[in-house]
Amino acid sequence: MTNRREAEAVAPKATSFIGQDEVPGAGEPLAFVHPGDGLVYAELPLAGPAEVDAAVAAARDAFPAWRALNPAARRDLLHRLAGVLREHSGELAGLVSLEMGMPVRASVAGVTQAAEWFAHYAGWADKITGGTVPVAPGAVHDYTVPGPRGVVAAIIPWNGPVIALALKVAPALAAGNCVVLKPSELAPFSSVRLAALLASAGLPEGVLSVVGSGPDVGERLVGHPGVDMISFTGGDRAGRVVGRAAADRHVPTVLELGGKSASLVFPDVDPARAGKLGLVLGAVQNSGQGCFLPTRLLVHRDIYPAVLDAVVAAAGEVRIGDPFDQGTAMGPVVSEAAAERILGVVSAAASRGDGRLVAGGARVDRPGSYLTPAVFADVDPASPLAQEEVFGPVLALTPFQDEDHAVALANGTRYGLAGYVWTADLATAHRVADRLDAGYVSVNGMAGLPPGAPFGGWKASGRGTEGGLDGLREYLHTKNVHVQLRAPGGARP
Ligand code: TXE
Repeated sequence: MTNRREAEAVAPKATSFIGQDEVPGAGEPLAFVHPGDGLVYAELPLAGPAEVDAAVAAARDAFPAWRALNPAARRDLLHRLAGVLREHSGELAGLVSLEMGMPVRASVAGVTQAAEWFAHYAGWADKITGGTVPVAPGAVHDYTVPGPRGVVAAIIPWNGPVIALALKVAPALAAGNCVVLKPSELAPFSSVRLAALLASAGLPEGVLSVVGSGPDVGERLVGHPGVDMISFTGGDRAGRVVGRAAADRHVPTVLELGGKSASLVFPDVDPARAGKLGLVLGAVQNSGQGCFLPTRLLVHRDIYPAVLDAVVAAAGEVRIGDPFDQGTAMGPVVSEAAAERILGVVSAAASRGDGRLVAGGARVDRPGSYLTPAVFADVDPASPLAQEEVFGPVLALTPFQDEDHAVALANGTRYGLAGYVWTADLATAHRVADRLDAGYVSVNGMAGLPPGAPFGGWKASGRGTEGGLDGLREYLHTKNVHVQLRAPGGARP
């Protein structure tokens, strides 16, 4: 799948998948616009309350049999689902690029990574074991049984819908849960198509349903009495609303929220490479629309001028273009509204003097929602630009004096999601990684969500983990069984 026309041709004609079928919503049709050219590619109603209720009911009906499925059979099925993602990576990637504008090479990488998550958790499906507790050997047999929580409401954003789906659905299914997935109202089609493909590959009816809609339907799903757990990925504001609703029903949650992550560049690295990488990782990839991207570039004062020059030079060379063009490094942002919002952030930061706008931050003269990556220098660490997530192509550079100063700047926001350390010195790398108040630290590179590595943050970045055994455990609860073999005093019970 490499072009818009093909993607549009396979786009589902509904925003929900429930049971075994694509299900049209009932409300007013919504116009879906491809941000790569500003043209409408579909006009369909979003899911409404009826679809949420039907999806939860289907999940509840499916849960007993899915839970009871032989773990080896679940393992084999999840391996088959991984194969479906690999086999249809082009088609699914094309839908991601169509609905949110990610360059297709990155979309393919995201779908391929999603397949790895299904394969990884397939491996866990038949290895979920409990244990015994030596309460009173010979008199008591006490054992633990890990089991699925039941019906999981999985809510994902638009910025990488297939990988965001996999981060939740793969561990949830491996643990024996059923899932009702609500993708963003901006990007429902790749999820609907994937659910249809997984059903065709043998995923039983009701185990995975998709209700593509907005916050109102999200709130209904979160508050639904048939939901036993919520796994949410999105912004801080929505995360708080979801967390409060879950608390009202004592429903466990995983909340993967925003970030304002920093790269710390020490003076023993190549300034030219650090500058180019800093721009690409923080403001070019996915047009800066990623929660754990290093959108703050903190640079040791000795190499700050050289790194700044390299960032500005790289900003002028970015290949901004059609998401379906294989040579594109940076596509549009997700929508016209997002473009306007981001330009507003750039303008406000410049007029407030949060830093010096030294490159970009403007519209690209072509149809669609294209912006040039904005680079701010000498950013005040206490300014809104340094403190608040933009979720767009905006990089903030700030010099630091020494390691303590760098760590204080990096840890000086309300977020705690990711951190990036760039140094040739082993001791500095590990020492600073340890000092960063963030859940997902990379040294001399960027961890790209390998399925075995736990991902998640704390503070305003949320709570809970996705990936590895930690991520599996989020979808399990533990029962303890205490068997009295002899009555107290030794008599038979
Ligand atoms: O978020 P929103 P967006 C974050 C990123 C940024 C945001 C951007 O940091 O802040 O996501 O995505 C649904 N009840 N992450 O604009 O508005 C909404 O319909 C129930 C962090 O989409 O929060 C959508 O499906 N649902 C992440 C989803 O929540 C509600 C990586 C997100 O919407 C709701 C990627 C409500 N009250 C992006 N309000 C990470 N940390 O891994 C909204 N929704």
